Amino acid sequence: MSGARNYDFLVKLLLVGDSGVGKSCCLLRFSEDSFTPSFITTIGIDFKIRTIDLDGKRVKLQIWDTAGQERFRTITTAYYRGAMGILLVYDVTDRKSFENIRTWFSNVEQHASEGVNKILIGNKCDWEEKRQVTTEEGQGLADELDIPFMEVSAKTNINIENAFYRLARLIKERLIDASSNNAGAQTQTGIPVDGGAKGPTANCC
Ligand SMILES: Nc1nc2c(ncn2[C@@H]2O[C@H](COP(=O)(O)OP(=O)(O)OP(=O)(O)O)[C@@H](O)[C@H]2O)c(=O)[nH]1
Ligand SMILES: [Mg+2]
Repeated sequence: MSGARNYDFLVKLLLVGDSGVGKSCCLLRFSEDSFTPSFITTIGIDFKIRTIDLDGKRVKLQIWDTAGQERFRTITTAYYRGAMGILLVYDVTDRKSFENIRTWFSNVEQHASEGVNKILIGNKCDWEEKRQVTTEEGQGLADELDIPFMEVSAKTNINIENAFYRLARLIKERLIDASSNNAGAQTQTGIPVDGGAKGPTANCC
């Protein structure tokens, strides 16, 4: 039937972090399984779609990719409110981008919806010889902020799928499974909660 929905749930995600950390590359890897070494900075905001399967349900991910540059901050901040999950991205070869995560986190706390799921992402873990931030430091910050953590590489495709799936699953547990557990809830009921996102996951390369 024309106009029929081809998904069960729509989940909105947002990528934030300093310019150059690789947000657009992470999204390109996840949405199109490709990578480009040339740096084309994002102007304002962009988005991509990918529909994934979670426990037999079609979950359409609408993923917003923000510009890290300061001059776009007013535009990008306006998109925080609609996000159900936020990926806070730094570059393991750039300590400054790691230090700035606290600022990104407080911006999220200030502008995003309450209870939004967050995940800390250390990108470029393929580039060992340039590394400035250890896996332990990344994990330490994530523990302090009380959010999950993963090191990834958009270039060599390490943990990119895991990171997006992990965040999507947390959102599903919070928004969808929780509402389906309400007695008498008529919408989208009967989805098993498997707790997969809480299990052990390789956080490093
Ligand atoms: N070695 C390596 N380089 C990467 C990786 N991901 C991205 N890069 C490079 O980092 C640069 C910046 O990547 P982008 O994805 O454009 O960065 P961004 O965070 O979207 O930057 P803004 O749009 O300005 O906020 C590009 O030259 C990429 O090729 C990675 O996993 N490993
Ligand atoms: Mg970009």
